[in-house]
Amino acid sequence: MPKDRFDLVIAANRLPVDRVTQDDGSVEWRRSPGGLVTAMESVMRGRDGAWIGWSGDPGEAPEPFREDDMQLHPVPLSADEVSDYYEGFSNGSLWPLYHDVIVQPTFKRRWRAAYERINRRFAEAAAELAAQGGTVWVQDYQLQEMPAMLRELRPDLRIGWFNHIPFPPVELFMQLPARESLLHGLLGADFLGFQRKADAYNFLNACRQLLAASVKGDVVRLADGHATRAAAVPISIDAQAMADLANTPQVKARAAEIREQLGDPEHLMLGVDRLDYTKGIRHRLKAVGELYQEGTLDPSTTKFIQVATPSRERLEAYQHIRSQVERTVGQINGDHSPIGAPAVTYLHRSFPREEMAALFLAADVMLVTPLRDGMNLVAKEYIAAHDGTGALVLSEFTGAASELKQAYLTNPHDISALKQSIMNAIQAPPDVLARRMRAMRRQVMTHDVQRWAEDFLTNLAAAPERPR
Ligand code: ADQ
Repeated sequence: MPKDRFDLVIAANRLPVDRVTQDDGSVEWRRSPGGLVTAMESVMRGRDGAWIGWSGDPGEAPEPFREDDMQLHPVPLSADEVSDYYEGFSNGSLWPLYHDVIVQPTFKRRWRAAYERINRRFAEAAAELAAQGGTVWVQDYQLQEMPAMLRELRPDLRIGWFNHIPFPPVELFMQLPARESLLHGLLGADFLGFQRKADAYNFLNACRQLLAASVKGDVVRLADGHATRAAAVPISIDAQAMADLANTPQVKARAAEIREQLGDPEHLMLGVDRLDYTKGIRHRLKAVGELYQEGTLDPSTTKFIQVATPSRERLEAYQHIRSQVERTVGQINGDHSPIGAPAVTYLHRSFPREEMAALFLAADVMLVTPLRDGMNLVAKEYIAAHDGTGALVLSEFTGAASELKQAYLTNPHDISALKQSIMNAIQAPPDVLARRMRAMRRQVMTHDVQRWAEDFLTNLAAAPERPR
């Protein structure tokens, strides 16, 4: 095999970098924010691997290049393909369907055709780059047909796929027009990783019901004999890096400064989410607004910061959630804020890691209340940033809830229950909070993203058997 082939190839919709044009016109690549990138960064460190993905700009793809010890291989997408494959089928059909139909999914045959075409393009790119007998790790819901396409081109490869988002119950999944091709696409892999056992179960059940495939335990076998194992491998964060960052004098000083800027509140609540309808931001604001309204919380001594990162802004559902959130924040502040000291601080932009760590450290109550979320890394980052202080209010509908049992677990659809959970967290005695936070911290520090990647790759190497 030529030297330009790699033992480990990651395939993800996006490359882990963004193209930035400087004032002088020069172009540079900068590591991009987001759950997946945060998670995969440490996996690639020190390995001679390649990453294939879209650069983020429509049109011709830049030439392959090296960055941070990694070969980056851009896959081109035209403007129409961005709109049909990415915004259309991935984020207009699959995303809402896989998140409990919180928003009605839209199905269009043109979107579906583009999805298949782009999955084939990724499969061809991976087939070119992977070394003989190498490993290809495919990421997420945008690339569900790629594993089978790749196996056809390169039967010598070990192929794994990890789903960062939930896998829906078969009653919902069966709405999908391309449902059988997607299942067959995934069954080209040797190992499929999911965030929760329930997600793996949903997938196995869909194979049983929709393909009449042979499913024994967690293994699906097709007529040609190829077997695929599906199991939970919950993703995590670089926990030590967050703990270390939160422990630096600069971040500690900045955390104190944030509280001071807010008028040294008695309680500071924090929410950090991509501005997405799955994240439950409206429900959270409703609960907080009512607590101010009733006088249960005093808006001059209890403040709330909501960071809502811009996301998928060309899609109508996202424009809608943004205007709802912004209107509600305006209403709460209009009704309750003292002059010059807003009850709710709303930040619609990205921040450097240091500022995120300072926000986590400054907050004594973290509100993570999605209506549905594959995992939610923010919950884990908050835990890693705190050493025995703080409180986490966590939706039962996140993957994180399966691991962080000592959080104030809540049903965000039930506004009364959500308000009660917030108050329980705010009013809990420090020794109770410390006990809960210590237990969760042990879990996060010992189950970090490095361990997740090792677990995934060990499972992939052993599949369809379980690793010893
Ligand atoms: P996301 O839906 O993006 O990820 P999440 O898991 O919370 O959700 O990850 C978001 C990441 O972005 C966190 O690391 C957070 O700190 C960072 N971030 C958020 N807002 C930011 C801001 N304004 N500035 C800078 N950084 C910001 C998807 C799935 C999740 C799953 C992850 C990983 O939807 O369920 O946990 O992938 O698998």
